[in-house]
Amino acid sequence: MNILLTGFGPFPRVPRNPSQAVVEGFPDWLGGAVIHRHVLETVYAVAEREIERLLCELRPDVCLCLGVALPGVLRLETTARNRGDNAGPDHSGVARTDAIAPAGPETYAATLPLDDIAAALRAQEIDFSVSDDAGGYVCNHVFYAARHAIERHGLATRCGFVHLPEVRPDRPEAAEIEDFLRAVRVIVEVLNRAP
Ligand code: PCA
Repeated sequence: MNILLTGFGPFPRVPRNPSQAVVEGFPDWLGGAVIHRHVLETVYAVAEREIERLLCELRPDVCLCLGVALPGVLRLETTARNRGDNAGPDHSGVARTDAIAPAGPETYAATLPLDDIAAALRAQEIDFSVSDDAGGYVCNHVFYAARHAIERHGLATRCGFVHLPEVRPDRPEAAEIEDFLRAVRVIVEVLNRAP
């Protein structure tokens, strides 16, 4: 099993992105899976190109993308939407509101076993929610671009997106990252078992 695990670097509101720390702290192997870890620039055009290149070169069984959202709990994203949302400039100063792929479908669904992932997180008493809106910024953009690339290139890769919450200010950052790493390990273990 080959798993592509991505996170994002900083962007204007978030100088230290916990999804980057999780990707950098994740092992290269877990169970029987090889984990290909990549931190994407939070730049629409760069991240979109990079995710397509990684998918085509690695042809992974699974692509699990991580990003950070608002304070709260971890979010399993069900849906990528074909649009930006005027969510402010990316890390290069570019804002986008246009369709991500003008001829593409309005939405793509995640193709990960979200029910199994939810059950495993619950069993480990890890808080999470299921979300059908990945936002209108670079995370949704990359989620959509990944699903679109998988369809266009006829890849068998299963693909989904998980938003981590912002690091809580009342806890040491290292403890928060440890918790996020544990949650992502639980998710990857489910992906590893999935047929
Ligand atoms: N979060 C942003 C983009 C990069 C990240 O980690 C988002 O939710 O779109």
